Amino acid sequence: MRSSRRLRWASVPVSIVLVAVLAGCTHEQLRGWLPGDENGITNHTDRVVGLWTTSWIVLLIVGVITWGLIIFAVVAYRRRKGQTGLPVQMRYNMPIEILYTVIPLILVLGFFAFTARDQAAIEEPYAEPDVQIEVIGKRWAWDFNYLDANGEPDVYESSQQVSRDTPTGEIDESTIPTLVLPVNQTVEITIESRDVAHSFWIVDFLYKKDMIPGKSNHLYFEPLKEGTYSGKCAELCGQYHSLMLFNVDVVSQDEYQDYLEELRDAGQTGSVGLEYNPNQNLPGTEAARTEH
Ligand SMILES: [Cu+2]
Repeated sequence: MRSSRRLRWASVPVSIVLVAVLAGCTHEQLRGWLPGDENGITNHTDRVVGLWTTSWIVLLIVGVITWGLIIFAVVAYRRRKGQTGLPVQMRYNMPIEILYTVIPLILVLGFFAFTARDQAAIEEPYAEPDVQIEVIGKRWAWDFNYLDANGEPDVYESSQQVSRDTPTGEIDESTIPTLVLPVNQTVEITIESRDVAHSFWIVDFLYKKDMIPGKSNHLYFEPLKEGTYSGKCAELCGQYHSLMLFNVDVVSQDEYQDYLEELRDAGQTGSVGLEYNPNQNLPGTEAARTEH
């Protein structure tokens, strides 16, 4: 009698899981609600989605087991009619103590190992990237230096803080600067800051990296899908941080060359370096910059 009742209660978490699984998953759910609605936007995005969703599946399994055990214990060992005082108090149960230690250890080591594996792959530099771009963050906009222009002179695009309409406060989309990248080409972006710590984040690329004054960081990836993606500063950097926006246009090789040509024709040759860096007083540096 009692065991059949226990069985009935144990069926609650089991049926919750079954309902969730049998309901099927939408594309959005399969991506774990990460931004971007396509697979393979860069050569790294599927890896990031995989790590994220697999981690959640493992955590949910742990959650369901834990919630199930809690519900089971609450129901099976509830106070019955006529019972008084405390139930038998148990402690130092070695098997359970070992279980509590070993399972979290396996989980933590597992999460660490898979994260380290994916991070190593994402951070692997290209020996000879097809495209080298330097992005400099500044309060509250971006400079893009296109450094490797096939033997042609470097070109740049500089920008100012995005403007807002008054009085609505709506962002004037036409003032958002654009970083142009060629599709299916390996890209190395060198990330610098001219003043305070910013963070370079292309939302749908599922990766961001801090821009730290006096330190060069790098991003390595290959954009795989043409399109326009939004980017923003992801590190609170001052009053107009929320206006520190940019777009990324991933275009064909030809369009990319045309764009560089356009910048060249506009006289935007050379690069906007760190010489305007207000932080020129770092020890041992003339301009605030170190390679790592
Ligand atoms: Cu910023």
